[in-house]
Amino acid sequence: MDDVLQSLKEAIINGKRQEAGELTQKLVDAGVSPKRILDEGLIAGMTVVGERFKNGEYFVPEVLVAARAMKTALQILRPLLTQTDIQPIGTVVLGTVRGDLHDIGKNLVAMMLEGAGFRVVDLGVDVPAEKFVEAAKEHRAQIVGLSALLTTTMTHMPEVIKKLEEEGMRRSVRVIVGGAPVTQEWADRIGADGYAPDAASAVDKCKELLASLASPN
Ligand code: B1M
Repeated sequence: MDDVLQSLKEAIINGKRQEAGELTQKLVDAGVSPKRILDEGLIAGMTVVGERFKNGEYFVPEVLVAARAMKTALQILRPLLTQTDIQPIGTVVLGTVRGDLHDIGKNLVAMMLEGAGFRVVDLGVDVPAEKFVEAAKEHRAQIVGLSALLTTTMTHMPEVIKKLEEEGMRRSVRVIVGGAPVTQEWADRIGADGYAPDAASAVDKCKELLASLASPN
């Protein structure tokens, strides 16, 4: 199936939506694990797209069609990454911060969290700080998850933490941050409770944060 994974990677790079969907389905039917399809097909392809964008070989339209192809493939993986028949272990309010329209990674985090039994309240993209706080209150979330893909928007993450503090919610709500430019060092600097480099580690970190709320000392 290595050749099919390679073709899927190329379908993402070339923004071939229908082909990406068909190849993903073929891999699923052949029993290839969703994690392998994600890592070696979809994310591998999107990494090349990112490199080409950076080098000036690709422009926004090419990146958009690649993103659309990736979303089509993710729709097929979604049922395999999520389970709906279990009681939620906790609630996560998740979104991409103000000014930022990137949502592929955030959607992946949402799917993996749902798959691990969390209820996810997905606020979408370009979410202002107040909206995170209101949603956390309304849904009694234990965790607020912030995603940012731009160095210019990750700077909005501290606004959310500040607003939670102002509302007296900081002790009852844990904050996890992530996205390509975000690091553990940044998370520490802004006073976030957790950082995860990818969607699978985000699940582990959210479970850890949930446990820390249950036994704060
Ligand atoms: Co944009 N873009 N983009 N883009 N884009 C990047 C991020 C960039 C690195 C490309 C580059 O130059 N190499 C660059 C940012 C540079 C920087 O700030 N340092 C960039 C730029 C500059 C821009 C624009 C400014 C371009 C322009 O208009 N001139 C513009 C900004 C628009 C805006 O947001 N206001 C823009 C626009 C776009 C598109 C709309 C065309 C499209 C987004 C489509 C969409 O998301 N619906 C797009 C895309 C697709 C990319 C790249 C190519 C791919 C991003 C992606 O989806 N990766 C990206 C280059 C790259 O990252 N290689 C790039 C795949 C995804 C699975 O990974 O999102 O990192 P990622 O998510 C991972 C982890 O980061 C982590 O888990 C995920 C899964 O493992 N994670 C979390 C993410 N969120 C998390 C939250 C967590 C925990 C983990 O806890 C809550």
